Amino acid sequence: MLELYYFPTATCGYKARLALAEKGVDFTARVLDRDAGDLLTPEYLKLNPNAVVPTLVHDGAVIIESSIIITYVDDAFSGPALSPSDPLSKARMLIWMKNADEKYLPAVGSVTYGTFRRREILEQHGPDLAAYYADIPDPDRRAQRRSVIENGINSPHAKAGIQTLRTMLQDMDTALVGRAYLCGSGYGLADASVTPFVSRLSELALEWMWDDLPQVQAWWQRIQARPSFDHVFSAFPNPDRKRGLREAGLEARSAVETILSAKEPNHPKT
Ligand SMILES: N[C@@H](CCC(=O)N[C@@H](CS)C(=O)NCC(=O)O)C(=O)O
Repeated sequence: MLELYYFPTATCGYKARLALAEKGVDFTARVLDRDAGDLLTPEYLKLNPNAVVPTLVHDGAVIIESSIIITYVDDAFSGPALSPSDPLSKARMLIWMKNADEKYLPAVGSVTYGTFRRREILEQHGPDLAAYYADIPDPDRRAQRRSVIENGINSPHAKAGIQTLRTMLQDMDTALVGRAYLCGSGYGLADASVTPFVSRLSELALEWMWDDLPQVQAWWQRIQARPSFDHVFSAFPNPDRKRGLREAGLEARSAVETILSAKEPNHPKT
């Protein structure tokens, strides 16, 4: 039995679901309600002590960390290979996956929280924000969350996040010259790893960030035309959330333009 725990809007959850869809693997969805505290129950913390999604459980074996999950899915199941076989392309794929985990995910988190999510959190936890912060187990993550909720897009973390995502897009544009997908002619784990971040920028009406990057534009069209994209991203239609993300991104547009035109990179101090 294969079970995937996630909450519907989690970018790392999208990554795992994209890989499973591309592989053609069926699974039982264990959909959590983050706002109801489902990630903090003793049962879930036993599966994933970091209180995050996704978590994959295969015949009782627990696998955490989205990049490890998609690698496992590619290795453990038949279906199209999502990793290139030649060593150099594979090394390049691993760099995309490492950057997705270490750079792009925190960046997209800061941008999402600094625009859209802060509105929801302030509304939901307004008088009790201290308890909300206290529930975030990792101290770095907690400090970052506080900064973006308090300062929005002008938090140093959100500013740095915008610049990191712009660099991601530029690097993608370079990598895509002469190839349809990031590591070659076939779709792979590198594409699944960055798709949720590009999709989030699109949800925030920040698609203009790749107006000058033709390879990214063509790749984004190709990605959206794949059945896996529709399968994963249309699974939980929520018009209010869609509208909220778009409005928050439009409101942040001029601040984002200012951030991108800054000569010096923004480095958060905390
Ligand atoms: N390195 C982990 C990061 C997981 C992660 O940060 N997941 C986010 C969603 S993308 C999460 O569960 N956040 C918990 C929250 O928002 O409270 C992975 O790749 O699986």
